[in-house]
Amino acid sequence: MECKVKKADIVHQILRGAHAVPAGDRQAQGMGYAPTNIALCKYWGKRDNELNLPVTSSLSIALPDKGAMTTLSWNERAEDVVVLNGTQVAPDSAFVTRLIHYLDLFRSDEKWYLNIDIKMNIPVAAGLASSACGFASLICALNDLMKWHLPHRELSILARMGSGSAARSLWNGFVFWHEGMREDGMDSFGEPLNIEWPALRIGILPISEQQKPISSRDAMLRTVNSSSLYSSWPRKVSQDLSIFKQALKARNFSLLGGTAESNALAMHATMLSSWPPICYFMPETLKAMKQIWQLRNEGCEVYFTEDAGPNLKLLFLDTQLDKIKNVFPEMDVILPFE
Ligand code: 2P0
Repeated sequence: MECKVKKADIVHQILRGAHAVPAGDRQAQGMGYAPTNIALCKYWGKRDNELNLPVTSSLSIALPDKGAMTTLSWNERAEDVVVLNGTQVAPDSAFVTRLIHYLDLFRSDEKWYLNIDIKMNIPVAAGLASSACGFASLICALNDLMKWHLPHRELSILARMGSGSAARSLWNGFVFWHEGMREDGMDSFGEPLNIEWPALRIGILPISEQQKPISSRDAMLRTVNSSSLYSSWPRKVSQDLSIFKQALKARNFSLLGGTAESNALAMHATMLSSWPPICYFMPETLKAMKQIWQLRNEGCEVYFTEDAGPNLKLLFLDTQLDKIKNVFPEMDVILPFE
């Protein structure tokens, strides 16, 4: 269902409640860091394509030291200049166009231009969600530059309008993104869960650097519109979310890992049953999945999750590290709580 509420209306609504600072009193420079996140229970499908409102809630875990740092400063030459990891990005590229459209939402009443310096330490080959930490760090930097002093909940709503999964990238640790029910999406934001799990590990397993066959945005749309399995997805998510709740409360790793893997496979099943079919697996993805299942058969508890790309993210506890590294020496290990 498409709603009539526009992104610009939401921005107006949120900024009306923000700390109003006269243009002359703003900062000379604004900065914001945001970690990227991996969904354990996936966001797949939108109830509103303009506002990036999801069909279901989702749950993620942040990768604290993999993310984006955005630094903003005023550009007096009336142009936005985007520099990514030290290199200026072509103004007509899809990347810059998307950023500029997003910034335009905040300058309908007043024209200003920015130097946007983004540093990401996410290896492109790992296929981690760069739009999530990119938009979350951009909105944090803008909040700093403008001295809006917006709470994280509002920043999450604003980040979501840049990229859905960015709603979860405002915090470290486990984050729950509420699907919300409102047409304007003011009840669809991320919320950090107060849960520490120091023994938890995430392994990033790079499999292929090949360009995505289809963007997540287009793939979600096609899945919602054509997959014969999509009608079962909201029920699957609701069951999984209640299992995740139990698993987190009891620190039950088998339950957490098994549910994450099953959720990811169910999401990919909705894609495979779309038309034309969407398949992000590569032969090497399947090979690694089978190696993971073999490790589990041998008593080593390791699970995987997979997003809109061929790479796998492994979930395991610190005690299993050596056994898993033996099979996947190229894996990058993240400690989400240390
Ligand atoms: C997720 N993914 O929950 C899911 C699982 C990929 C697979 O969110 O169109 O870049 O910007 O809202 O957030 C990737 O999609 O899509 C994503 P938009 P986004 O992490």
